Amino acid sequence: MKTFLTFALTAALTFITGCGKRGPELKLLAWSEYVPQSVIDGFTKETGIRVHYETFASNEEMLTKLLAGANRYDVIQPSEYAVEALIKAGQLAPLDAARVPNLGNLAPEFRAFAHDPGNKFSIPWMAGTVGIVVNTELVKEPVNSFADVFQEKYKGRIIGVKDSRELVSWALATLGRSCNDVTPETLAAAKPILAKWIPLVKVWDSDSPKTALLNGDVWIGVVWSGEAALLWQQNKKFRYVLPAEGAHRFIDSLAIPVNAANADGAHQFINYCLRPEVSKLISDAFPYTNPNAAARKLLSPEQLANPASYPPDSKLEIFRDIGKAAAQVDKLVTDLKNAQ
Ligand code: SPD
Repeated sequence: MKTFLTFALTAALTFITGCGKRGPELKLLAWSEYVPQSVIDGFTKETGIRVHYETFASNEEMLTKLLAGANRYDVIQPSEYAVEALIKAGQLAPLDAARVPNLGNLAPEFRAFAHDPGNKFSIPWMAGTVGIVVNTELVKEPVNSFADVFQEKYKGRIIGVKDSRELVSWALATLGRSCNDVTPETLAAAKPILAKWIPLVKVWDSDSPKTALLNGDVWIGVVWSGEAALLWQQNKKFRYVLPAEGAHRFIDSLAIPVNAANADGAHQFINYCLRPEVSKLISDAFPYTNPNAAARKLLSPEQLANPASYPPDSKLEIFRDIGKAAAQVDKLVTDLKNAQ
């Protein structure tokens, strides 16, 4: 009985403090291909906290994993609209700004978003856009819009990120509607557009859309800007363009769930990632738009000239939480894909 009680107490303490036999641990739930191993290793070396990095490929997958409750995560990496939904649902712990002094490294324009004014619950990790990438050796015609991409002549040569909210937003842009104007009426209007586009697409991939473009499997697509930036780094034949119908910007962020076991380690990790030299490592591996002004100063002229990482200034919308309509978005896309 005594042995059992000792075991139970040790297990409970381990759970509460986030420390196992092998030392303290941090459970990170983040997008795939987004957190460099060098950042994780550097953090562990300095703090002794081991990082367990579990990945997801969409905000919806992240929310399912988080809310299923099978695992307790210490740091998560939601995009802006998921941050907003999680704040509303009381699922995020307020950040202790005193423990994140490097917050001051963020550029002022990344500290004033409507989804989390004042960064009370979230800190921008990387920002980006979703745009068109074209292999200009294989596609000779000008491509500047969704209408140019989704043409019968490119059937079987197109790639898109596997993300229902994204896909619907492109159809809404084609209709001249805001990416946040998601109602039964706008979804009904988007449906025939998507029904025409979906069968043209060969690959749906949110993890590494660059791969199919690099190996020539597909010639053209709609992808995350960081993926297009990596393609451009490898070969200037890959051109990135923001769709003429309208584009949006995403703000992928770090946040701490309310039930995090190691909130102290989570604050340490967030503050560590905000160091200029650490944030530079993120840009080196995953060249999205770096919101850290101090880190940007360390980037090379070539990094800053990458048209996918730092596209010309344009008015870009940002996704907002659409509440229950999210389920309708998912159903619309799933049904259309299943109907093929
Ligand atoms: N491999 C990292 C991909 C990150 C993409 N985040 C985009 C969010 C769009 N809603």
